[in-house]
Amino acid sequence: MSDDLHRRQTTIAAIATPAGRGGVGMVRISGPDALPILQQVSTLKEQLKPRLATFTYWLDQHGDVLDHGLVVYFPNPHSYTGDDVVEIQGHGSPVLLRALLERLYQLGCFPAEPGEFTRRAVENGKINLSQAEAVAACIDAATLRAGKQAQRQLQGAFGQHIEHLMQKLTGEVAHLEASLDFPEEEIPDHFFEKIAKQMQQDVLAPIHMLLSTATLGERLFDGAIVAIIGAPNVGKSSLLNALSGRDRAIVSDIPGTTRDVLEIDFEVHGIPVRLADTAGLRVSDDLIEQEGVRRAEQAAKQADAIILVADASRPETWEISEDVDIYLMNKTDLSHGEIPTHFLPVSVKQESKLETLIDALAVQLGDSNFADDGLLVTRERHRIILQQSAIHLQLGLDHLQQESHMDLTAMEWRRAWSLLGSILGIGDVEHILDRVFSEFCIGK
Ligand SMILES: Nc1nc2c(ncn2[C@@H]2O[C@H](COP(=O)(O)OP(=O)(O)OP(=O)(O)O)[C@@H](O)[C@H]2O)c(=O)[nH]1
Ligand SMILES: [Mg+2]
Repeated sequence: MSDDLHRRQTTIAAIATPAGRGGVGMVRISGPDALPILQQVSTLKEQLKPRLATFTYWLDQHGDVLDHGLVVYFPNPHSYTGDDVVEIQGHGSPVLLRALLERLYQLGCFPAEPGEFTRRAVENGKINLSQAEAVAACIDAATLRAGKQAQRQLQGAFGQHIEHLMQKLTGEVAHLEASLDFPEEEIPDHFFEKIAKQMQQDVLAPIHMLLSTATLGERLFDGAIVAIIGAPNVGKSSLLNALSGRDRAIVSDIPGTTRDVLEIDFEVHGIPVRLADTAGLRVSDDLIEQEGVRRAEQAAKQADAIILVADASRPETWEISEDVDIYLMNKTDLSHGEIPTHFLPVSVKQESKLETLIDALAVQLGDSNFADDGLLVTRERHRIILQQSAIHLQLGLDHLQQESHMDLTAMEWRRAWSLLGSILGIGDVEHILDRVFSEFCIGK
């Protein structure tokens, strides 16, 4: 028996609620011995009814009561993992939950590894790998928009779309392979052109469409870093305060107020953004200010987007730099003269036009459509697989155009098919599962 198979026949247990104290704490057990082990720790006399909450006490090895609460039994296959599952809900006491867990280990449970419950759900065919990733994404989502996108993937929308592309791909490969067995004169006119056109239209174009959502999708979960830079006294710290809605940074009319990089987290249309206020850029004899400027330049280098702030009343601050993504002209309340067209005019003091900055920032971070998100590519793993599938599909199309290497075309397209399958966890994916689930928390 392989180690993996052996592991899957064991019964695992973990605390499923977060570390620390809480109203309720839950221990989850999954595996063939879940029910007999529960019967050994609890004072239950009667048979548990599937999926119905039942009150009971549970005890340690001395027969002392550890806690009381509800237990629910989910017989296989109608459980989260697809195996027999028992959930024990008591008080959210880390000490008592830990003691219960230790007792379960004594009775034969193994400590669950990170994500092992969800991994079993994949291995038992309850959900596919992209849904399992969505479980982690739901838990980790930092904004409601990210959470809703993760939910959509958890419901299976992304996986179904990939499956649909795989079906289309199989259809075209079958067409092509059928032709390989026929003598050339029996092949209808434009046969290969038609296959190429269908492949382009039904598979390759939708993949490129999906890929165009990856910048936004990945940012929705990984977040983005945005740096505010500019000359001293233009209103950078004022902008950080206005955008965060809090009085975080010191603001003064003395140039050179900010020395350190000051970061705050906020949302731009549901994209988690870490905004960095920096020291005003200028040549200075002051050693501390020099260090501040160095740190400002460093922050700008690491940022996903850079906002340069200028002062409408001081044209010497209207710099241009090739690395800047958004030019902001602040203090438009002080001056009504002409300003260069690439600057967005705002007045931080009067909180005027700040929403145009937010919109511009969202576009800069890949969000061109503020309405419904539809399906997004939200993971680097998915993006890389889609990019590689697109390459193999295109290589196949190139061979097809030469009409001499149809077998190579079929080979490239089958390669694209298996790549797409690895998004769902189809095929030889043990190493992928190891990587994906290592990022999970224990108890999920
Ligand atoms: N009139 C006017 N004054 C503003 C506006 N925004 C900021 N200020 C003022 O400009 C001055 C400088 O603002 P800060 O936010 O400290 O400027 P800063 O760019 O962070 O400056 P350093 O940290 O020194 O680089 C303060 O007196 C602000 O009140 C604005 O839109 N209009
Ligand atoms: Mg400042």
